[in-house]
Amino acid sequence: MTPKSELDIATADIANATKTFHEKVKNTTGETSQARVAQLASEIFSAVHNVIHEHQVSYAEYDAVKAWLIKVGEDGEWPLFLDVFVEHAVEDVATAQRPGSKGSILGPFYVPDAPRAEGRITLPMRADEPGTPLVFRSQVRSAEGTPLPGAQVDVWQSDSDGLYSHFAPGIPEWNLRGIVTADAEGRIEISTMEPAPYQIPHEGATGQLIVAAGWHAWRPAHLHFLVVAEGHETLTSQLYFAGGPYTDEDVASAVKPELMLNPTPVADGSGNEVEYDFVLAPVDYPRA
Ligand code: MBD
Ligand code: FE
Repeated sequence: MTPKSELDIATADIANATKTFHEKVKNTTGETSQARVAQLASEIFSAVHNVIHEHQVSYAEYDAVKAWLIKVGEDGEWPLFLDVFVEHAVEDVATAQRPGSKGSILGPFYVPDAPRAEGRITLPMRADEPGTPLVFRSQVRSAEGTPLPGAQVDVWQSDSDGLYSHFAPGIPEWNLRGIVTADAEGRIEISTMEPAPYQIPHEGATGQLIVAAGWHAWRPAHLHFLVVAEGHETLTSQLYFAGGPYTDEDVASAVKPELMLNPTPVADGSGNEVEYDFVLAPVDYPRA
C-alpha cells in the first residue's frame, strides 16, 4: 500500500496496532464468569445513562458520538484510543500492591520477537540515526534482593521524530527495538538515541476528539520496557526524562514520579548516560 496523503500515512501507521494486538492475545483465553460480565457491563451502561441524564444529552450529540465511535473502528484506532485513555487505570489496579519498580502502560506500539543480544548492545538503528546518543545501564533484581541473571529486557522507542518502526512507513523493520539478556550479575547496557516528545497520531478519530475537546496530543519523550525473569511478574514500564516537555501533561496519563531518568553527559562528550535498575516482584508476592 502506497500512502497518498497525511491521512493515509496515519491510518496505515496505527492500523498495524490492531494486528499486533490480535497476535498478542491469540493464545489467551480471557475467560470470565457470567456474573462478572453482567455486573461490569450493567455498571458501564449505568454510568453512560447517568451522564446522558445529568447533562441532557441530545439526539444530535448521540448521533455525533455514534458516528465517531464507528470512525474509531474504521480508522483502526481502537488500540490507540483505549491505550491512551483507559489502560492507565487498568495498570494501576493490576500493580497497586506489587513490590519492586513501578510500571506503566504497554501502549499500542509493542511488537514481540525483536532481535536478541546479550550483555551490552546497541539497538538496531540507521547509520545516520538522528538524536543524542544515550547509554542506558540497568541491573535487574528481585524484590527479594538477588540479581536476576538471564532476565530479558525488551526495549522499544520512537526515533527523534517520534516515529516507531513497524508503524511508520519508511523506517527499517526493527529500528530502535531489541531484546537484551542480563549477564551473570543481572546487568545490561543499551546504547541508543534519546527519544523525543511524541505526538500520538492525530489525523484520525482519536485526534478528532482531542481537537474537539481542545486538548493536546502529546506524550513526553519515553523509552518502553518489558522486563521478563523466571519466577517473577513481568514488569511493563516506560521511563521519561526529568523536567522534559509534557512530563506533567501526558495525554496518556502514564507518567509517575518514580519513572524519571536524569541522564548526565558522558565525559568524552559522546552523548548522555543513565542508570535505572529494574526490581521485579516474585510471582507469589502477597496480595491483600
Ligand atoms: C505511544 O507511543 C504510546 O506509548 C502510547 C501509550 C500511546 C500512543 C503512542
Ligand atoms: Fe510510546
